[in-house]
Amino acid sequence: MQLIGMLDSPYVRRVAITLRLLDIEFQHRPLSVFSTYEEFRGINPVVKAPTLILEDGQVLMDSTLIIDLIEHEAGRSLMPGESTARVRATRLLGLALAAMEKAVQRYYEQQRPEDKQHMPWQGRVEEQLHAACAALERELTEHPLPRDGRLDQAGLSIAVAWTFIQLLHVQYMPADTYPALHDWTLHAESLEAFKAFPPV
Ligand SMILES: N[C@@H](CCC(=O)N[C@@H](CS)C(=O)NCC(=O)O)C(=O)O
Repeated sequence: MQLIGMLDSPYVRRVAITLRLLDIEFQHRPLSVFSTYEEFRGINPVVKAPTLILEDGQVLMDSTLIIDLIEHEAGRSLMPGESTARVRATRLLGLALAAMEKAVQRYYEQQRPEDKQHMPWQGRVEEQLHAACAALERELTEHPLPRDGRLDQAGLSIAVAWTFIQLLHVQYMPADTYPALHDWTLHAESLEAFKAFPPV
């Protein structure tokens, strides 16, 4: 099984860390959707990271779908089994994925030539990004995530999202804007599975 994509993508990184935590062997090929576009396109014409190549050559994409399939095949999951905990994890995961999406969108907007940038749209995206982070901050303050080794998909993806945001958007989202989010991320980033896949 091959995971295609750079670890500076939060989506690729969440898949890599999930595979590691589930003890599933894979080969990582850090191709870029930009600098190695043609090589990536040869594997997946849609050029989306992450892309996963299965042993039989079938090509999958979308981090959530990939994780869902892998967990199904493995018969184990980073989502809680108990109903109340699962609803909360699903809610937090939705916020983390929205934060990733808005952070990526905001970055792509910045890549346009200056005269083509639409400030009202950028402002809207930024507001959505802040809304997702503020909701996560509230959640982590009111009900802190456990730090006893029971890392679930929500906790994992929240940390991956915040690290990504700090790498790309620190100038208008410094670490102290969301201290609980930052503190949780420092904890998660100290874990072996996170350190094995640094967001380079
Ligand atoms: N919902 C998708 C989003 C994946 C995504 O947008 N990845 C970015 C890299 S961070 C990408 O492929 N960008 C290239 C493009 O969209 O053209 C997932 O969860 O995998």
